[in-house]
Amino acid sequence: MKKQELLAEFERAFNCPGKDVFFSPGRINLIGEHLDYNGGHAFPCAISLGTYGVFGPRNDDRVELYSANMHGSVVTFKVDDQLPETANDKVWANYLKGMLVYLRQKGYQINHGFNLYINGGLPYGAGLSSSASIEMLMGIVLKTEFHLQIEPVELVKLGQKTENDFVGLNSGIMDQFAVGMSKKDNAILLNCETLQYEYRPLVLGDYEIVIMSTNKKHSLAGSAYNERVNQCQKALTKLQTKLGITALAQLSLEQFDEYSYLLNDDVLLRRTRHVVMEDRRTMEAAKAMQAGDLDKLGRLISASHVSLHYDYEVSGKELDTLAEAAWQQPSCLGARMIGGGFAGSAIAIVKKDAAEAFKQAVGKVYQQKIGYAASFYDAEIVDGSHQL
Ligand code: GAF
Repeated sequence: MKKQELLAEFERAFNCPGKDVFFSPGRINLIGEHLDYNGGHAFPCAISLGTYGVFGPRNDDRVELYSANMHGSVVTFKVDDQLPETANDKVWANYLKGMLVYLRQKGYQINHGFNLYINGGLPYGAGLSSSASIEMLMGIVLKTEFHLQIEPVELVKLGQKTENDFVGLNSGIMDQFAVGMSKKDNAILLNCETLQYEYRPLVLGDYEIVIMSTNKKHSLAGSAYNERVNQCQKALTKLQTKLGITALAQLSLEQFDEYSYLLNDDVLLRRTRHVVMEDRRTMEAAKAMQAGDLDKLGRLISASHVSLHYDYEVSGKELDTLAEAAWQQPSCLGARMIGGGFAGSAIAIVKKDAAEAFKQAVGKVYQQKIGYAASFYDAEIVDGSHQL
């Protein structure tokens, strides 16, 4: 969206002029799924679909949040209010309010009110992290407008805290990190345990990443996501009776072979196998990308999907249909579901000059099998949250 258009919308919503305009992207993850809360590696990047925000100061102590996506819904509270919103039509504001609450709790001076107009281009529930996008939008808005001396990675951590403690999803740090820290045309190879990271240029030559959205709505909080987190914690506790590991992804393949008897449970065994193998695949994928071996990168991405389907059990018929239809296309090197799963989106690495035919072919299979249409987007890899 254009800056002028957004400023005009702010003025229509609040009856006074807005001051500054911000953009916060969504994210995709090349590989390394469900590894962040297991202390493993992820390989995400930010995309040009995201959330716009317009800020305007107020000279009282009220905060007014206006969402163009929630049919112009407005949520208002005092700047020092610390409680999550509970009314169904207001809970969307918690992703923003949590950031304000936790920044103030840390002693950052945010002591007058403001208006914030929000307009998101990320379909809600598309698995492209609309939640981290708005958390980090609020982060960059408050940091900029109130001149907060806070490191970007600290804002990322507060984004995760908002998600965990204010919203109630026990998610890891990957989404907020990708949204807050990304660099144009790069993916981030992130160690989710130490938070060490490297930017890796996303060089795909004649290929591009196509995002395939199932258009099936999902709510991670209401799904089995927290259950997966608990199962991994259980597996870790069992392994810790003999091994000095502090996160499941620290388990080597050799240790998995030797110590899996401790798990002695079909579900825990499969969850752990996914974590161990996915972490290896992620490191292999980063190497393959660096070496320009896109065929191998594609195979690893497809193998990740299979592991998420059989071992982690977070796929579903919509995501499987997209991935399997993509694998059938000669122009596609690999495809997999991304994010928490159950619905949301998948990605495919596709030959650029065949991308339109690819979308048509996969879209046709999806429509036939699922009964409604999938959506396709070309992924443009952009910078993390910033002022426009
Ligand atoms: C969701 C979560 F928010 C992330 O933290 C991550 O666990 C992802 O699912 C799965 O890799 O997007």
